[in-house]
Amino acid sequence: MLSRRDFLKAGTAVGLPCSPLASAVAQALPEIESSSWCACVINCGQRCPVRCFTKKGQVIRIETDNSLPDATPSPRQLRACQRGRSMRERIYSDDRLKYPMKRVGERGEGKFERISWDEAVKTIADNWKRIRDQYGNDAIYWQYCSGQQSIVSSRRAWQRLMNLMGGFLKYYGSYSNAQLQEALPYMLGGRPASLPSEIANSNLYVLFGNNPSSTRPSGGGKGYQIDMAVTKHMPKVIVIDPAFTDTAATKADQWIPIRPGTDAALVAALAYQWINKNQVDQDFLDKYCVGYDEKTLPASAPKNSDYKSYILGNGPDKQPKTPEWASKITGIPVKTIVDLAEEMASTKPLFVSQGWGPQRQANGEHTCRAISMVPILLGQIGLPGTNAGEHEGNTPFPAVYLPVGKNPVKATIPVYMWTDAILRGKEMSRTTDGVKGVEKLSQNIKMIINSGGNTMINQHGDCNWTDKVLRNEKDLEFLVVCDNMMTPSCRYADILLPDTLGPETVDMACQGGSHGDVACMLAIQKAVDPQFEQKPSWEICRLIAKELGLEDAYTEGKSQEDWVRWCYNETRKKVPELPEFDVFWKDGMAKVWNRRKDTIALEAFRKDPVANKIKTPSGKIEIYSEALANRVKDWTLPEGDIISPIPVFYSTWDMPGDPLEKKYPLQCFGYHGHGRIHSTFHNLPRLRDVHPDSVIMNTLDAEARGIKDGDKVYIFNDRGTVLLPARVTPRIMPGVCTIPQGAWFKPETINGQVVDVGGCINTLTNHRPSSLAKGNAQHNILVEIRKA
Ligand SMILES: Nc1nc2c(c(=O)[nH]1)N[C@H]1C(S)=C(S)[C@@H](COP(=O)(O)OP(=O)(O)OC[C@H]3O[C@@H](n4cnc5c(=O)[nH]c(N)nc54)[C@H](O)[C@@H]3O)O[C@H]1N2
Ligand SMILES: Nc1nc2c(c(=O)[nH]1)N[C@H]1C(S)=C(S)[C@@H](COP(=O)(O)OP(=O)(O)OC[C@H]3O[C@@H](n4cnc5c(=O)[nH]c(N)nc54)[C@H](O)[C@@H]3O)O[C@H]1N2
Ligand SMILES: [Mo]
Repeated sequence: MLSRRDFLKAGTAVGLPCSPLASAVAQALPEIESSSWCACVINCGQRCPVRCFTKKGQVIRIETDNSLPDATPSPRQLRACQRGRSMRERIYSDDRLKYPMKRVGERGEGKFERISWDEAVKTIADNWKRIRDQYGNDAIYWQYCSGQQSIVSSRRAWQRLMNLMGGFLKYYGSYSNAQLQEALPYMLGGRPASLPSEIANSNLYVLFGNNPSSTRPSGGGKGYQIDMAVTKHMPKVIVIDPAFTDTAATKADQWIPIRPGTDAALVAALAYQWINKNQVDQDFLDKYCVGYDEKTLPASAPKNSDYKSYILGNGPDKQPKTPEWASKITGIPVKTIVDLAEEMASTKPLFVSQGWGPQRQANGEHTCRAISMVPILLGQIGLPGTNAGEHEGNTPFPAVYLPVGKNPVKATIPVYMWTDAILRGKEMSRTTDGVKGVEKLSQNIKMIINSGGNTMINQHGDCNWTDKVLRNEKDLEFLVVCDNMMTPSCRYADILLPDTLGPETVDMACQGGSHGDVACMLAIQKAVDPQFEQKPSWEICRLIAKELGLEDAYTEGKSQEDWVRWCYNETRKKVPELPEFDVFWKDGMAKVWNRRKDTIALEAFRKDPVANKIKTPSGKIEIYSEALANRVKDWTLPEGDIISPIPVFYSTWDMPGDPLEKKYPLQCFGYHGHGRIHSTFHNLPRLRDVHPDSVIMNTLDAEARGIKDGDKVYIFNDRGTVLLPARVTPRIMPGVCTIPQGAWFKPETINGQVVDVGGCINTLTNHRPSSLAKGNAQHNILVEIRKA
């Protein structure tokens, strides 16, 4: 189809604009429907092409990737899900931020007044200089924001500007998988993962807390590839998850419900069975691993600190990890554990993967390593049809993003600890709070820039507590929030900035790290003007840079469009199979298939462990990690926290065994459901209609509380109360309940009590971090439920 721009160009070429016909054509132009390419850049981990049809300066319809003949096997179409296709609803949402605003009430009250861009820019520049001069760059923080994942006009623009201003306090880890990211490399030298297509070579595919049918939704992306691999060879599929998820329902031959936070206990019992039945792959453990038994334990390790001793009850806790022991902890019947052990030991190749639900817990660093113990103990690593226990893998793609420059600030904090750094940054150190880069922080956080994220409140732990932290203007002095929508985080802004959305600006996107076998570049073409005074992040930062006297350094003489082209061409230098920019731009996307050649995790290591050492200190798989033991030797841990060099199970706060259990007997966690990506898309009525929020609870738990399906209930603990309808079903194990994470926090006073009527799970979560990564243990909650 001819676009409006092509039409205009063609017209100009034949001299139309001067003729009487030209004015008639010019008048008719807005009536002509035209199409352009855009991309959904919200962080589900994939990125999808969306096609915008516009007429009269409005987006009238959205389609997705239908750019190839329907039956093309490869490169296939990348089909956006229901959320990606809601671009039009997002653009025209009543919640859009329209103008720059300044806070007029108390912080958090949500009272704002429209201001000019000049005033917004000047206020930001003045406060930035003041805070930097008074407290130093270490007092300025860039907030974790996963919502805007494009290449130029995104967080990259903000970080570029922040570095030009002398830098900022950084974070490490992520809300996605902080525990796993920090712990797994001690064992595996990184996060090796086989491509989804490798599942087709397995005979047994076991997923621990992994729900790709919901969390990898793009058609043509990873979820689709897993489907294809499963259907190709039909391995037996077992899903281990507290909830009967879409993955369990549509892919699994068996669903094994498990209590949250207890996977390491299940694995220990499986190990117990394999050791006692001589089913472990002893040759593999001897040759490729450190610390399975005494033979390969590092010299520095205490006696009986090896994994085998731990399992058999010869370790410090003297507890044999029998199926009976594990059954009480996990809630899984003894026979199911015994049968699972037998099935895994006898069915090879075995492909084990984990989602990030199991690790988003207080003991998550141990859980994620424990899950990897399954393929390690059975020698199911580095061979066709196997995986090393991580999420199904992806194709690394060296896309070049807008350069952000260098950040001279050395200090880095765990991503979950920014509220602590506001309150007591100067007390935070390497040994108490996992600070990296420096021994101790020199400042509390005084200023935050938050663009494309809702973690200022909604996505962070313990909303009611966070609300109190943010309200104190003496602690956090200045907060800039930039978004498309009036989110709960926006309510706390001192200056609130309206960003453009989708086809309102020019940009580009690349695969998001969860694309599985395919890699792609996607064009974001400007098709409509912003309706109000929204500006792209690139432009907002340019204006602030200008005010700060940094414009030339910020732009380097290039426009936003120039940078898009530059980033593409730099990427193309690394990926020569990409077409020229103009071809890419016309096609709207460029897909690269089969780029990754090493499709099996640790294949080279398996073939030759001497020539292809993994990146652990010994070059082997470290079941016992001496490096980890050494790193935390001088750490001070809060009571109840454990960091073990081997992946042990331990019960900790806000799970069964905690004295709080008497008051709050139900385990609760927030899952990543179809209705949203986190909090994005929450405000779209159509999606809310199709995926209404509720607390999903077991029939037995509901009966015991006189609750019927559809009843409104209070879900509560010492941190807060949430009001939601109950969904009563046997599709979740007894004693456990779950709420889709991401609903917008909306506290209201009901009968003198503050209740979150928005249904945000983080009203109930703890801001206390996990032990090693100091990560977000947001799946770790005890609650009680009663009828409202
Ligand atoms: N539709 C949709 N897709 C998304 C997102 C979204 O919000 N919506 N978010 C994206 C992002 S940023 C991320 S990081 C990923 C998140 O992906 P994940 O972290 O993998 O998603 P979760 O739903 O939190 O957890 C996966 C499963 O773990 C189960 N689970 C929870 N605790 C335990 C446990 O202790 N043991 C076991 N065995 N299972 C447990 C849950 O029931 C759930 O089915 O998803 C991405 N994809
Ligand atoms: N209890 C609990 N909490 C969780 C999780 C959980 O499982 N349980 N999951 C955690 C995980 S894995 C993650 S990744 C985080 C995600 O937390 P966030 O990174 O905060 O993600 P979102 O909630 O999607 O917020 C993204 C924001 O970006 C905005 N946005 C979208 N496009 C643009 C744009 O073009 N410009 C600008 N300026 N803004 C834009 C959206 O409107 C939205 O407000 O949440 C974490 N929080
Ligand atoms: Mo995430």
